[in-house]
Amino acid sequence: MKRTWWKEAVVYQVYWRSFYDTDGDGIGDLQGVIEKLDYIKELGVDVIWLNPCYDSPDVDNGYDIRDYYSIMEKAGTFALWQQLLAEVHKRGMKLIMDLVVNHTSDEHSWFVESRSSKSNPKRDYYIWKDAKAGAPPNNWRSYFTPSAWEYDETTDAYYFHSFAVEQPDLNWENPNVRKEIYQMMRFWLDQGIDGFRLDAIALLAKPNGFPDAENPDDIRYLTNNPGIHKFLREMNEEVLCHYDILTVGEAAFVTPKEGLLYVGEDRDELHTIFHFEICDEMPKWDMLRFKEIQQRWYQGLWGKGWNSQFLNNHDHTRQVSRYGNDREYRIESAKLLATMIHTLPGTPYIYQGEEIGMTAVYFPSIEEYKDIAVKNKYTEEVAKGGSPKEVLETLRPLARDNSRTPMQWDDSGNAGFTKGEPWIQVNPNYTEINVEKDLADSNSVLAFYKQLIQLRKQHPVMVYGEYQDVSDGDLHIYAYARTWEDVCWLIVLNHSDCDRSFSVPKEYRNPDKLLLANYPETSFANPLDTILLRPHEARIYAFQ
Ligand code: ISL
Repeated sequence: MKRTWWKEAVVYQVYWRSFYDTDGDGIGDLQGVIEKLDYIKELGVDVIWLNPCYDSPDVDNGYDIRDYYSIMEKAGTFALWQQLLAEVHKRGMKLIMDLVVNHTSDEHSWFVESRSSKSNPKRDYYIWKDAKAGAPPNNWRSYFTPSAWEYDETTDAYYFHSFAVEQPDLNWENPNVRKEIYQMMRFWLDQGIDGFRLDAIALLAKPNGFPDAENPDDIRYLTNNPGIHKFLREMNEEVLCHYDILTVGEAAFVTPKEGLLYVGEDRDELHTIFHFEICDEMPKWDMLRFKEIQQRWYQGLWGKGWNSQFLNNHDHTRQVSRYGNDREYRIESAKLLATMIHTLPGTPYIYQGEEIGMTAVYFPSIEEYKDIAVKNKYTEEVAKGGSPKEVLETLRPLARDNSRTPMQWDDSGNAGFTKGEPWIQVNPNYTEINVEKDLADSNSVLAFYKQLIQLRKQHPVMVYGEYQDVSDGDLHIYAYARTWEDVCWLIVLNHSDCDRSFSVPKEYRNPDKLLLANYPETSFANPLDTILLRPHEARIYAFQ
């Protein structure tokens, strides 16, 4: 298997608007990221993924770009962004940027021109259709609205948007659009960035002929359509293959077989993807489902393409709340989930705050929620007759705001995130959960993440080792082996609130050492035939 820097890397995702505010406007900024780079470096990570900071009206927190060539004022200036890149590189780290090219803001000059008249040269930069008997051209919904079509009076036509009304989809069938996008990508790569996280990239190709969907609410018809690979191969040929970079595509709803078409080393498209089978199909922990997904993706990609491992990001609620136990076993389960993500095959991603076990948030009313997706869904469901209280209760656990509350630096006001009024409320548990507290504790979640990341640098088995599930019949114990040359690791995880015992397969009963454990003072003596695991206990044993 080809060894590359991005397979060996650990990536840290910085949602800058919630990371650190230096000018007191209550919103994080690029200066704040610069001031916290030593903290990120000391974690031991190799790559920073920066969420979009391009000029934007900010309807969808930067994922509605108005000008690809300038920096959003609330984030800082272009010169400051250049300083951030230089400071990242000075510390021996790399920076990948978010590439949002499925759509733009409705305030982008291209769209302003496109909507101005049917004869405008940029009309076909976007997807316009006439009404069908006075109604939208078909029955598709969008991720954020009941219809994916918005009527525009000026030209008496509808435009298509996969997300918010303010995020019109670009028409990727138009070669002029693709040319403009490739030119913009080269601009950022020539600044010296180290790659892209490609937003909603599987959506670029739309269903031929825009037919009605059988089930408009099953939004998978928007993604992974024929033609997508033609676009990505052209993007690779025109731009990506000319740089030594990491490209990670956001590809919701693809199967391992389809995923391989995006990341196969013989495909000349992308290096790796975020698939979302876990996020979309496991609202809460389901060991069997998780193991089955892992096995399918390992069999689908290993040796042919590369996977990413993550359990949360700015769209998905905090992993320790969703898949762990953020009450009685917050620290243990945060460490257990980290052990799993960092020892499974694929590049591990750390979402800011995960490394100190930050949790989901409980806002009493819809007013405290800021995300357009949640607010639109709440409005939609209440309009359909749902009781506001029940609708909010339903939306709360998976709301994207759960992961967007400010980074908790210390126990001072607003968790040390801002001296101003934070754009979104700080999670009240910041007095107990914060960086400063974890830095002072050698048994903290933060200390554990640093140990895991260091292990990755010292042991290629963590990156390149073959994977084999060696679990026994207990549905709560996940045990697997990673093997590389003459090195073998056994990882044993108890995903439950109870003590459980794991009967060790005979070939793993004599490890040379207990490499890492998430309970301090864990004893070890050979032979291991049965391991007694405490609630949310994780262990890594090494042979050799
Ligand atoms: O996360 C998902 C699958 O589990 C999707 O619902 C997700 O919203 C979709 O894959 C696209 O997300 C990306 O594009 C959106 C933006 O709101 C998200 O923050 C971004 O991650 C539109 O640009």
